Amino acid sequence: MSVLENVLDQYSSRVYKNRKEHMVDVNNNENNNQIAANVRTIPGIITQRGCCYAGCKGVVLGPIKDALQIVHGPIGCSYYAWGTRRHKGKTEEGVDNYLQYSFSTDMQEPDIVFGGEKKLKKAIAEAVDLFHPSTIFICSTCPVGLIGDDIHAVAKAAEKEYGIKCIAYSCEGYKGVSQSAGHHIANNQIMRYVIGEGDREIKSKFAVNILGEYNIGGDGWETERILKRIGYEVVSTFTGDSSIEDLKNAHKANLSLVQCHRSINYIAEMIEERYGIPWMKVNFIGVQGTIETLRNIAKYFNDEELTAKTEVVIADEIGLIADDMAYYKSKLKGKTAAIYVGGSRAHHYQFLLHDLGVSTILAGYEFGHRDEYEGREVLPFIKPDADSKNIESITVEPDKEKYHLYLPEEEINKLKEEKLIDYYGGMIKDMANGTYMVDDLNHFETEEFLKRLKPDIFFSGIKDKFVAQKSGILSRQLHSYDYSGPYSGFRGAVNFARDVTMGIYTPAWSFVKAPWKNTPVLEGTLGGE
Ligand code: CFM
Ligand code: HCA
Repeated sequence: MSVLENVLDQYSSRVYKNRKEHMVDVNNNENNNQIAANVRTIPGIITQRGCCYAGCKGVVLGPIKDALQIVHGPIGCSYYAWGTRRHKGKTEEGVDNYLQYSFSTDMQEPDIVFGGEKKLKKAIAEAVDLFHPSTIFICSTCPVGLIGDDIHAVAKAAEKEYGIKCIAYSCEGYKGVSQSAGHHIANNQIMRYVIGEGDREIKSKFAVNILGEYNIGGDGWETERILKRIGYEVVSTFTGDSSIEDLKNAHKANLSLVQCHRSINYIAEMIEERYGIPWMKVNFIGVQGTIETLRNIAKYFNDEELTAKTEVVIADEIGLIADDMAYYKSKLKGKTAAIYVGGSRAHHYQFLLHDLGVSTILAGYEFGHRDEYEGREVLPFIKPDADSKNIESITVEPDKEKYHLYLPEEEINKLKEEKLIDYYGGMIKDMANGTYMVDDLNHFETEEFLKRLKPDIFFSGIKDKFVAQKSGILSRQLHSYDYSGPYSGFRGAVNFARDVTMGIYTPAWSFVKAPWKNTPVLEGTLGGE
């Protein structure tokens, strides 16, 4: 029996059938590598997924430092989202920074019975009185949707009363099947009420937005450092270390770079449609990934000086890290890894591991959609010329999303040849035969796969890391980077290599033996005196 069959075989027939569709034996299946994703978890199974509120408030909105974000719901929801994601933000002169705070209406039973709007209004009044914010966000959690508080009306009234910006997000946790729905809700409101309002003067011809970069452990700072060295102006970052003012000016950039496609493709596409600013998929994780990305961006701008500067910076940065990377590679070459995180990272980190000679034998997403696994062609949106006759509307598999392309066919083919068209491939194309892709991996399956595949390291989140550790396998958190980072770009690659090497050469977990394996814990006598 194959490894997949071995794991699946322990399920009842209904669960077997369901979970089988979420597992792919790479390039060795009858399904053409298709995978079921972005669908409901089977009730009762211990998934590692989060909720819609986590995706909206925790992921997309959380890093915006000068928006005072009030969570309308019971205190537990707020507590969970307080500081755990490690999105860093610097305090700047003249910009509020609320990142360390947790604001909540702390709903209680009477609020559920009699309605929570009054309490929300009071919370806003108190926040305005104490902090004088220029922007307030309201995020609702499950019970608010169930009792029907109108947070949007409360937001409108607050805007009028206090002369501030107040945006409400109906991101009740139960909406959708994972965090993914929350990304969408956050993106929509930011697009509707924030982007386009700024009139900041842009100095450079090479002005970019970085989308899907949340500055976990300082990743965004490293990316920005490299881009600035080359001569780019970073207009806005969504949303790591960002301010509302930055986001208001996103429409002033020449190009949007998309790091985490999963959480932000909506904004990239909306900015493109509304303001004609194209977007490009990038990856600043991994040394080779970063180099390729920098060259692709330079290619887009097609400027001689910029291209030359790109090469100078790449050569210099590589020179600075080459010795370290070679040393760590000598320590890590031949090791194996399993990666299970929310979305794009399970793919991106395979590039960095590959730089270090580590192969990925199992990978999966909590909430990636099929395109993150299987890939899709993304065609650049090009504004129609004066007599835009060449308007085509095409449908691209596998997610059947529509892209409008204003180009004749020969132009499309040219772009394809230049590889400008294949911006976005899913992770399957980077996985070797004999490896596994598993969607919405649960506790039970994690244990079973680890037992059978025995990777040297399991990259996970806070919930599943204990499964690995109890199995005697090293785990590093790839959401929060434990207490480390940045891991992006050139310097980040060295930090990552160092952390992984330290872990692998300190095999503490393999010394742990569960007490019940040595001595029986249940003692008793049967019957007797
Ligand atoms: Fe994008 Fe992210 Fe990720 Fe994500 Fe997340 Fe995250 Fe993640 Mo945790 S935005 S999809 S919703 S790269 S919070 S910074 S680490 S699950 S892989
Ligand atoms: C979330 C946030 C999370 C959780 C991390 C984890 C993060 O989805 O709610 O499970 O360890 O990165 O902070 O993904």
